[in-house]
Amino acid sequence: MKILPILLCTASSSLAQSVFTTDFNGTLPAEITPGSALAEGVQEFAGLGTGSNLFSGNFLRSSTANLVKLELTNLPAHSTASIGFLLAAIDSLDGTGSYPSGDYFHIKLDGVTIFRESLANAVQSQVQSYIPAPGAQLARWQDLGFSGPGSFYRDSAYNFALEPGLRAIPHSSSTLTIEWIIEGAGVQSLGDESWAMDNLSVSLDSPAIPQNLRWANRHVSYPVGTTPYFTGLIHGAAPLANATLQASTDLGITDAWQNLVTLPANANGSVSYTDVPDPSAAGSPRNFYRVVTEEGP
Ligand SMILES: [Ca+2]
Ligand SMILES: [Ca+2]
Ligand SMILES: [Ca+2]
Repeated sequence: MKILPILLCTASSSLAQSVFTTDFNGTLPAEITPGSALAEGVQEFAGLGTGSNLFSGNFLRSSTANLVKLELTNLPAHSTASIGFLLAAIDSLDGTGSYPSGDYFHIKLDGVTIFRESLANAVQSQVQSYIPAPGAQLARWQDLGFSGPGSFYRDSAYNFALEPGLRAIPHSSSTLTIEWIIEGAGVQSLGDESWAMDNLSVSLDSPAIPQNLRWANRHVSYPVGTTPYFTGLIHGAAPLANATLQASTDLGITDAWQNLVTLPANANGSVSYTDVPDPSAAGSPRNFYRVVTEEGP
């Protein structure tokens, strides 16, 4: 048996979980109160998006001045919420100013404004106060269907899943309400200007559970050849949380931390690793081990 000096450390990570998603292609989910908004075909918005998050099938199209609401209940414990959707800015929205301008896309979370900026499509001299995050603008002043083509009735599209202001919003209540509306001095009829959303999702992070990980004992042995075998016991993980033993020859600098095994902690937050082989370390003059735990189920 040979024993080498090893470094042992711990880290923790939290996992996002999706609690609501809809592509608006089927029956409208009961959690959504659409007002006068209706599911309609996406017309020329089809295929716009980011990666696999694309407009397709139907989206939920609303006139200006109409409120669309999502209400979620019985949410699991969490500390932040993230909202994502694709926004279609349809026809002659007029940006900042006085009528027919004054078309503000307004989002509230639990009654608190988290986004309010104007949208402009009709004339390029109009002022749109919304400045898309990098990658969020999918189309601008293009004919994507509905009224038009051309004249004041060009369209724009944005991926609001990429807006940092809608990600990791502090939130811990078991209920969550989101409201969307285009409001302001410039609201007009559906055939003149409108908006739609597709691929709506809401995700929550896991709660941060304090953990105090510590090693009770550990050693590395070489029972046969040059493959090291790791044995160790940790305490202080979140009860029943997954705990992954990882290895690297250089703390992950050039040799990425490799998962050796994932085991669940017991109800007391203890995890025992017994003779876990680390074949990728064969021949290395030294090796490092750490445990990465999740926040618990
Ligand atoms: Ca769709
Ligand atoms: Ca149009
Ligand atoms: Ca308007």
